[in-house]
Amino acid sequence: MSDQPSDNPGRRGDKRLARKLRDVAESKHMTGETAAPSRRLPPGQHTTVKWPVLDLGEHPNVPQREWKMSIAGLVARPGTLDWDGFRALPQSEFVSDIHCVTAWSRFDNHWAGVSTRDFLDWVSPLPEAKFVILRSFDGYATNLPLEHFAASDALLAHSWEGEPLSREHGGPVRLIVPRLYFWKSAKWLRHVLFTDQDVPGYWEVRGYHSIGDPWKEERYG
Ligand SMILES: Nc1nc2c(c(=O)[nH]1)N[C@H]1C(S)=C(S)[C@@H](COP(=O)(O)O)O[C@H]1N2
Ligand SMILES: [Mo]
Repeated sequence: MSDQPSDNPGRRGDKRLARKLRDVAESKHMTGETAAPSRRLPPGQHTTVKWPVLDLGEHPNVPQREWKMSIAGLVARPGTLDWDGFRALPQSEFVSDIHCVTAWSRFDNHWAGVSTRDFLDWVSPLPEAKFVILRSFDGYATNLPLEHFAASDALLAHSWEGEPLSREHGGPVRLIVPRLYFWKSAKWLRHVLFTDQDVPGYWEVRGYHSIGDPWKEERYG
């Protein structure tokens, strides 16, 4: 049998096959990195090739060797992670899209770091933990439900496109949660707190959404 669907209108089986092949191809585009932009771009967004820098204006200078991140709250293993400890955790590489609430999206970013799932295996949140609160060296904070932090494509990133994450983009270590607007992806990570109650962060206090799903346009409220 040929794997090319026939357009012959007299052959209903072939038509059904053609439709099925098209449906499969389209559903692949929902998640594949080579999908057509219209299927990858959340509502109200446009794509950019350059990667903009957005933050509160201060770019903390934290050399890798001096970087330390504390982990506290409802976890079995609270404590401090330094650069060597962080690099000793399992390392992952992911490709994902950025969606910023200011309406730009950037496709196909190659990240390396520690997946949040491996991080969670290591810190062991207690069953009561429901939210993760991130605090950064510039005073920024953001909050998200534990299940969103634990998304399969989320990571504590130290590299972008094969290079150490630059200072302006949050190096040495930032969070990347691709399925939420980018304000949840805290740069210059300093502190990770596990709680049973939500604690609104810098933008959430100022009216941004507590979750921020770009596909639902959860920008405000
Ligand atoms: N520490 C820190 N993280 C932050 C911010 C910030 O001001 N400080 N801004 C957030 C916002 S609003 C956006 S859009 C992204 C921008 O990341 P970028 O500058 O790498 O594009 O970082 C997020 N993480
Ligand atoms: Mo943003």
